[in-house]
Amino acid sequence: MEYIEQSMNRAKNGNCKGDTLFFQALREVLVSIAPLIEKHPEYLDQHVIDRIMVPNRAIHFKIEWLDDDNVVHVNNGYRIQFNNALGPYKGGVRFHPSVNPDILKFLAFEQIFKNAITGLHIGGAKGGSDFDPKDKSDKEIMKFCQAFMAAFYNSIGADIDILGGDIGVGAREVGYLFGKYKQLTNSYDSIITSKPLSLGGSLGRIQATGYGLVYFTQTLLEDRGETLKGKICTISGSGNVAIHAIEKLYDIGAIPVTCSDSRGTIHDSNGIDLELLKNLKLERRASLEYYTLERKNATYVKRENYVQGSSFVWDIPCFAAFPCATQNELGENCAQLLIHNDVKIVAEGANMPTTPKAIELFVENKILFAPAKAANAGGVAVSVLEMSQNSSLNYLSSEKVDKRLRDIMSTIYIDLKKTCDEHNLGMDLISAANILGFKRVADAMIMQGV
Ligand code: NDP
Ligand code: 2IT
Repeated sequence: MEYIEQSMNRAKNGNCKGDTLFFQALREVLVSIAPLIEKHPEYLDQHVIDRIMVPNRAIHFKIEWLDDDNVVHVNNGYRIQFNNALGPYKGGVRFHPSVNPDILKFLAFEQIFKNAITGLHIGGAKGGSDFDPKDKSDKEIMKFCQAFMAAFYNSIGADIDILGGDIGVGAREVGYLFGKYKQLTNSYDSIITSKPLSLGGSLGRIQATGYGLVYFTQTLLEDRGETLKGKICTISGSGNVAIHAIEKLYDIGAIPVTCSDSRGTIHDSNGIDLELLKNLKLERRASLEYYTLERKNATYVKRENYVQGSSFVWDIPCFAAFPCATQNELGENCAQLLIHNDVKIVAEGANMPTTPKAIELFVENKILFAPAKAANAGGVAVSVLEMSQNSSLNYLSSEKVDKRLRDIMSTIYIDLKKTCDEHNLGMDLISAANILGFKRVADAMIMQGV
């Protein structure tokens, strides 16, 4: 349809020259919503696409901090407050040396639609810094987090913009960020989620993204007369999302056999040793290469030894593949390997981990595909439960949080299926997620006028 290229050109010639990840995310949404636009020309008449693809506000700030030797460091900090038609801005914060405006714009853009799909009243945002937390002392992490918060605390608020976790930002960083906000404002407002429990965090938030991913995948499979029980699963990543996906896969009787980090990959055909993995990555913050010291039959492959264009995780035959590390980690060659090995379902734990070419191959080969905007939405959904517990002072048991998470994931699946039926999409859950998310946000924008 004509509007797709016109909008892409407007974006390219506008304020996003040179963005590649944001364009990838934008194009997917624009292509997906074609059946909706055909039925509802009012979205074009009201210029909703032009309005939705530009962030409401993009903040770029300087972060100065002192390391343990009192040497000064300067990093870039960002917060993209993309859209707040449905509620206050909500989205995580990423600390990773690769962070730049393009990455955060794509993440914030995806977050708008993901958050809308949950059915909860939150807008979309993302923030972060090019700070590298690796090999920093605890005190350096604290000083950096304090400087990050001090630089932009006056742009957020419990009903304006609420931060959360993402790559490189877990309970430790959230605690320091929260502490600094409290000191600067004298308020205990819920301006960040994924807090440690003793600071008002929610039970079940740490597990929510990984558990929600498995609940969504299992719901989808059961609807088609299948199950993950007894099936070999491959997972990439070994952070918050991957670890809790592995934990829930064990709970339901599946066999997770791989994980990876930025330096290499583990294949343990007897099933990943979860306690060892947690000890290495959560307690010791160490590299996965130490895994094989204790599990002699497992294989470790260093990233530099990967076959070019391939990746060890996706070479392993599996029933279900769960990319849970980072964007564009599963490319065309990986998809070919998975298809060759007869994979039945790919479910995205990370944000946009599958490249457009790889998605095309999965679609062509009729492989079930659970897109991130739906499949990993359990994390942000439980963040909203954390916000509501903070404001009501009524705290939920882990059983109650888990029940709410299961309900939210199954409602998302039901809503996507309805959307598929309405627009004759078959099992194209990517288009369904984009249509459902776009429609909810676009309708709210129109109701609020220009
Ligand atoms: P963590 O920081 O806990 O873990 C990230 C993992 O991915 C680590 O194992 C890390 O390796 C690896 N990794 C990170 N960057 C790269 C890279 N460039 N190449 C290879 N490996 C990499 O983050 P999360 O588990 O929280 O996040 C993982 C993904 O899930 C991200 O896409 C995030 O946006 C998404 N997500 C997270 C949610 C949450 O609630 N935390 C919610 C929804 C989505 P190493 O250990 O070596 O650093
Ligand atoms: O990508 C995501 O949904 C997250 N990183 C979680 C965001 C949040 O605010 O909990």
